Amino acid sequence: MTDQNDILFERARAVIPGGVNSPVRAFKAVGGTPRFIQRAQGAYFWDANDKRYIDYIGSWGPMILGHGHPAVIEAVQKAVLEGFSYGAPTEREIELAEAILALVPSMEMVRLVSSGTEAAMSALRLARGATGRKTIVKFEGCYHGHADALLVKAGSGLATFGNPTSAGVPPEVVQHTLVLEYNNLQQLEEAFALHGSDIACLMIEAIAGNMNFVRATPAFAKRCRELCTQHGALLIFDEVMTGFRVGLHGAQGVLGITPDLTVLGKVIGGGMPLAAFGGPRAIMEQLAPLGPVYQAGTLSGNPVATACGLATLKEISKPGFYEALAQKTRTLVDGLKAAAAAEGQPFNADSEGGMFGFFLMNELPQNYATVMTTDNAQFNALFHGLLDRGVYIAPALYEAGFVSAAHSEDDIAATIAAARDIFRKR
Ligand code: HOZ
Repeated sequence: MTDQNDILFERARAVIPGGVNSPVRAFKAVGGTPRFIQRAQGAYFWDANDKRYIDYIGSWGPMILGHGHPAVIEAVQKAVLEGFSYGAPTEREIELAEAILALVPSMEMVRLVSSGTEAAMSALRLARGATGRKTIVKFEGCYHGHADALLVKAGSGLATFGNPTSAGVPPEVVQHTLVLEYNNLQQLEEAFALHGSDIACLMIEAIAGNMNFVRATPAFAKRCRELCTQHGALLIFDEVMTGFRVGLHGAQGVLGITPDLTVLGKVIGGGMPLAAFGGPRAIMEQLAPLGPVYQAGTLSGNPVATACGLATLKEISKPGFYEALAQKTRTLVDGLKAAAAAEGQPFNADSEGGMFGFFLMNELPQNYATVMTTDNAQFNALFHGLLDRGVYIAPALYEAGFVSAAHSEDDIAATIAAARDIFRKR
């Protein structure tokens, strides 16, 4: 065996379940050996064979500036020299909180945590604590991390609650989770009509990034807001993926909707473990130490992570940043569409800011079930074709893609050319 990725995968599988620390990295959906990354710079990373890839996962979203941005490296290096972790408050946490609140007007207060899962789980507890209600509404295909109550698939009918999607989650734990079809207005209306007074919150990825890239229609998102207000439930936007990614003000800025609580992650840490949740003062003050809803963390507001996040937010707040990023992402998406059309392949794609998705079908899906009708074998062939040609997209058809400020016109053109070559040979 001479392939270094194969060698590392074999070693990894001996000591780490599946050889990876997060399942999708194992390439199980697409087959083959995961690439073990040894370094990254700008729009590229290099695997254990020193093969270079144009990186369209960007650590699943955080690397919006590309890898190794000089201003971010400088901030992190300075912070590291001052200490890794104190378990006591710092001025930098205040600075980051102030920076986030200035950019997300729906948030009056924010709590910093370490991962998106933790942020979503805490927002959920806060919503239940603040409303005194148990029921939560989520949508099939929206992923909010791996907290027990959120690992749920739809039950057998609308009025029934969900079933666990993971072993180790007792049915009792998800008995208050209602799972609805994304963009299905009728189901949404019925759910609130039946359960409205019990609903603590409705949690949604308003631009979903965990069933590839699927938008909530403006009418659907608006109705989510109206029904929550009408029934005294909290509307939670999970913006772990979309926050500072689809635009400077997230999906809520794109849709013009004000959620009650917002869950953030990924870009706010610039690649370091950092996430957050926040909302109006009256709700956030329900959290310990002020209120009865408990939440805590040794690494919350970590000084190195906050330095990385602050430096990243400073760069992306510069005038014109999102216009340029969105234009570049559109060029990629339009180029892929044109390449597929030229070779007579069913294909469609969409993007917002620096986030995109493509589908091997002519329509843009509106929900998870439609996304999952994608031809898996065709997707896998495209994935491996791109990988061979030095282009790394997410190794599963239900994931979104990410473009960074470091991707050049040449990178985009090379990606489109690689895809066209694959389409042609089909
Ligand atoms: N949560 C990511 C998929 N939507 C995967 C994260 C990772 O493997 O790094």
